[in-house]
Amino acid sequence: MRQVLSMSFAACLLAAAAGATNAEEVTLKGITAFAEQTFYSRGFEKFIAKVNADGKGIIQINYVGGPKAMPPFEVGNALKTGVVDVANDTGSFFTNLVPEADAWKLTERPMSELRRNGGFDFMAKIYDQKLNAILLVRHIDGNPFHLYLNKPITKPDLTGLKLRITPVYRDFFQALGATVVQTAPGEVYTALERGVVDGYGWPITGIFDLGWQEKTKYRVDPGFYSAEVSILINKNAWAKLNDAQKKVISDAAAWLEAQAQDIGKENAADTERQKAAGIQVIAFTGEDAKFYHDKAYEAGWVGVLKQNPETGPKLKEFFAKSD
Ligand code: 173
Repeated sequence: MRQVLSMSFAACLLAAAAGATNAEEVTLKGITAFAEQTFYSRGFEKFIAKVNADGKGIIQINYVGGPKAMPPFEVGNALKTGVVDVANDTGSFFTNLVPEADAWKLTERPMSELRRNGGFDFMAKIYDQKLNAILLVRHIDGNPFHLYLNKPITKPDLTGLKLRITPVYRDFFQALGATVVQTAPGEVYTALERGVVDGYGWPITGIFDLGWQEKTKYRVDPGFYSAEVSILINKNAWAKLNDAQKKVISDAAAWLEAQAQDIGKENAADTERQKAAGIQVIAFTGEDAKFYHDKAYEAGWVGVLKQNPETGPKLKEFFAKSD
């Protein structure tokens, strides 16, 4: 009898200990606006792996996936409302909620400088107010966008071309005369295959992830702007974490931001890979290159200032290169 009693006492203790551990370990729901295991999700996946290793017993992220789990343009709202806790996303996918977020593309200074000059904090405050989110880390930077085409052009004039866009490219491509149609990345392949579009905007990296090299004849150089992808956490979810849990998240974010410096190698590797895949380069030089570059920034800022008459001038001060 005595032995039975002490055994059940031990079982109770064990159960209590297990309960206590469960109560302390928080599991956050994580989602990405880009396809799983593709270039723009990879940083997030490394971040999750680090949090789950360093946070054993206190904090974990449950990775629910990418566009198969949720349409990319809905991720911002899901984060804002707490349907998900952590998101990997780019500002141009939630301009309906944060019009300023599209201005990241116009940064001509590295993140280390934007952290020092107040630009990061200024944008973080806007995310706090309009997205109910904390901006943890921009892990894609120094990664230019390009125009990819299936019809050749000889000068920076896009009249008569129908191009796939997101808000990133809208003002610029329209300023050069193009007709534009917005789609999520997941619809680009079919749009090219069916000839619904003559080309698309996308950064220098990642076209192989979705097989677009099969349907792409030309890339236009030079590239323009700087692609941004960041990891964000819902404010309410953050507020519920204790200091140790917050530290796991913050340390993983800082670790990832430090690695974003290496993107030049990835840019070069995909440039080579595009060449090997037979994608021809239409390279503007001299006056045409200058016109194309200047038009990108001019049209981009006109758009951002028009959308954000109050915050836009301040963003330009922080983000644009001073002459
Ligand atoms: O073209 C896009 O879908 C887009 O806007 C984007 C932004 C950041 C990284 C990759 C693509």
